[in-house]
Amino acid sequence: MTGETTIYKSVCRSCHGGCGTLMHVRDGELLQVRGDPDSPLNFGRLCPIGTATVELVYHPDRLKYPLRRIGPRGSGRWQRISWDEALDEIATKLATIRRESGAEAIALGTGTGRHHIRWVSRFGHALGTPNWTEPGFAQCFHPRVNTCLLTFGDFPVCDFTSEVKPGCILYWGHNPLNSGPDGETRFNVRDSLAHNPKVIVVDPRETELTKRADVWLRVRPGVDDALALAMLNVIVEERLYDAAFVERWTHGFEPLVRQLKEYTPEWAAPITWVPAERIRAAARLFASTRPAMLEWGCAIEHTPKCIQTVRALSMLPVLTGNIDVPGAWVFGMKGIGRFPSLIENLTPEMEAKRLGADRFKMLCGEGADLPAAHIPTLLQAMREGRPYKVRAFLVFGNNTLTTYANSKLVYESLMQLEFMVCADLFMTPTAELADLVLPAAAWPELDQLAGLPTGAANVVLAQQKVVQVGECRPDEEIFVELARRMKLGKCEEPVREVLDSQLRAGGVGMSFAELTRHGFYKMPMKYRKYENGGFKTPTGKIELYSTRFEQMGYEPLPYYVEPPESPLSAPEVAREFPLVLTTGARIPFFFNSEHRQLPHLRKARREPRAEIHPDTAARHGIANGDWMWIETRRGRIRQRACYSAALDPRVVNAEHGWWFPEEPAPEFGVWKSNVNVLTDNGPPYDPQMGTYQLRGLLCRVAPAEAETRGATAV
Ligand SMILES: Nc1nc2c(c(=O)[nH]1)N[C@H]1C(S)=C(S)[C@@H](COP(=O)(O)OP(=O)(O)OC[C@H]3O[C@@H](n4cnc5c(=O)[nH]c(N)nc54)[C@H](O)[C@@H]3O)O[C@H]1N2
Ligand SMILES: Nc1nc2c(c(=O)[nH]1)N[C@H]1C(S)=C(S)[C@@H](COP(=O)(O)OP(=O)(O)OC[C@H]3O[C@@H](n4cnc5c(=O)[nH]c(N)nc54)[C@H](O)[C@@H]3O)O[C@H]1N2
Ligand code: SF4
Ligand SMILES: [Mo]
Repeated sequence: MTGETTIYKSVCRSCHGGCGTLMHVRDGELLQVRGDPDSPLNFGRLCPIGTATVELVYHPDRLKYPLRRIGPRGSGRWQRISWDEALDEIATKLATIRRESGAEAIALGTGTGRHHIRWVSRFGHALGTPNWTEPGFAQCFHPRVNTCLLTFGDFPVCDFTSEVKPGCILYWGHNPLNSGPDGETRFNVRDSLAHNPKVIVVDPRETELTKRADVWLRVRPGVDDALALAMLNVIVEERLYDAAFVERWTHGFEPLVRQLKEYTPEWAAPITWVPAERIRAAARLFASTRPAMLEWGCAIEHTPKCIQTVRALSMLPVLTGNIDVPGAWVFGMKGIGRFPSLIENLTPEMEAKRLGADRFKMLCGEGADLPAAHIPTLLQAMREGRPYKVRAFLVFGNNTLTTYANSKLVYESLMQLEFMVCADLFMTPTAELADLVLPAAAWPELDQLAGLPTGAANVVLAQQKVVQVGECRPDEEIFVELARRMKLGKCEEPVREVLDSQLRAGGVGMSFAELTRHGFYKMPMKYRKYENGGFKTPTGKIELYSTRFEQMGYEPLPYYVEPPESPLSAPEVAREFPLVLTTGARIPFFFNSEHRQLPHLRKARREPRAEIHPDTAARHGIANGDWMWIETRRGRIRQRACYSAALDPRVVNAEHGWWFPEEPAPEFGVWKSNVNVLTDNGPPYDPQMGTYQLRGLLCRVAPAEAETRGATAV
């Protein structure tokens, strides 16, 4: 006991962001976590979730040692076991399944943007299975990444660190003041607004950003493709594009112009519910203000035509020449080398067995940066043994029952497994279905690198282990330990060796240990990198007409499709379910299904809320704050009605990720308010990516009594 407090630099990883932190530690205990004033991402600030870190780390419900289930699956009866017992049991079981049914019978799962996300696929590849997955892969960020890699040759991000500030910011299906993907923390975004840019927002709901907007396009959920095509049409027809850039650096402008002819603002208005003149105003403002940037979010990817939606949106900064110039869209500096994913360990035959690979090449095959399995096909394989039986599922950081679409079907699928393992910080309704539960380390308890592709296009961050809680272990180390026990001959080197090799392969010039002393490294930024050798595409230009899409058998130009369950495409369903439902808009207190246990955060949002127009609610006898049923063809849940007069009266917005850790195990109330009871994971899927629909579904509402129970599992 020294009684002295030591302050370590680290990086918060409770969301996709990477806020610099100062970790105050005394006698092995984390006393407080403060924002690092030196960090170029947060300049000393932390959001409510980051502020609650000590509460997270020492929460009494943290899993602290491995558990083995002793009753039937889902019975909620557990026994403490040692790590050796747990790891030996997993290694033996996986070896048996691999010998009997092939490695593809073993699937791995994880959650969005986790520190260990790439280690999950690495372990899978070392084991020989192509089937790893993450609920965001087909629906979140990766559609943008894979589309841009194929058509730009790189992934563009917003340049917030330049001296030159954006003149115009277009926020599309994205509310980064609440959310914020990698590196582009809400603080960068807020700071950029202080310079008073023109603001355009595409969002069906009123938010802090729409209140600040010069133009707000209150789009019908699920039809962003129509709106984007109409804005492109205006930019082309009114010759607002950067002719020199388009001429020199793009491929396929003429075919695009022909494709856009029919997509006029007048065509788009009745589809999108946005007046034609407002679409024109937004297009003119975006095209005439330099530099301009597009801040796009996951709302555009939660539909079965997500790739073509991303395609259309990505062309707005291209046609206006806002590419790799200060204050606009830029390409990152790649401070970290490519992660050693070990994908080369898979034979072409095994790659072909990846569930979904026969259809979705941008998720599961040659068009994917890191191929992953298609979730609905994986669940079918668990449930029905088609195209082959998946016998084991190892989940490292995902509450499958809450964040995969169609929760009831997910439950039925997981119940068919022969062997399931969950590594998590807490016991969840999903972990309750496992055979073994492993206690994972939270971010202050492990070493990792984060090279953030967005916003901080040139920042590399290191988080370091500062405390140990119970017997918790970092996911990365669990993989190394399993690989060693299974004698895989791969994925066996210590984690720090891999981190050092990633740094060596990038341009940082420091070891991991050195980097932890600084917390971050900011690389000098270079612009217009394409002038030196062109874009990394087959034509050397940005491909408005995509030769890679064409080669894979997909449409090379963007086009519009009406969502499958909408008032226009399914009028017979709309007679019974007349309202348009969107789900999942982020709130600042929780990260997806997490953090409902933490008193300070839960106090800010005790119960789930669904926004509804007062007239619509009144018509159904629902008062502001009442419990309200929300029902689709799949089931019903209840959330508290929250009046929003700025919402279109035909739209309802429900929160996602809800379960109630304070309610009895094993269900923890997961069937009551979980929005994915309402969603579907069936076809049609995005033809390239296999994406299903989470936004723009048909629903109806009714008053609910406080004591009524929600949907049940089966
Ligand atoms: N605090 C916090 N931060 C988070 C998360 C969290 O749960 N909590 N989740 C993380 C994850 S996984 C992600 S992907 C990001 C997501 O963060 P964002 O990309 O910002 O996505 P959302 O907040 O889900 O939705 C953004 C906006 O889209 C609007 N919207 C809803 N439907 C539609 C539609 O059909 N079209 C359009 N144009 N807009 C629509 C919503 O009203 C919302 O204001 O945030 C990450 N960060
Ligand atoms: N209807 C609807 N559904 C959605 C969305 C929506 O907007 N609407 N959003 C979708 C999107 S964009 C995404 S990305 C997904 C998000 O889905 P996920 O990222 O899978 O999020 P969760 O299901 O909340 O799972 C996270 C789990 O990881 C645990 N955890 C946290 N840190 C660690 C760690 O270091 N190690 C381990 N082993 N576990 C850890 C948490 O306790 C929690 O149980 O949800 C998708 N689902
Ligand atoms: S924005 Fe994300 S990284 Fe920053 S403090 Fe909040 S949870 Fe942590
Ligand atoms: Mo996500």
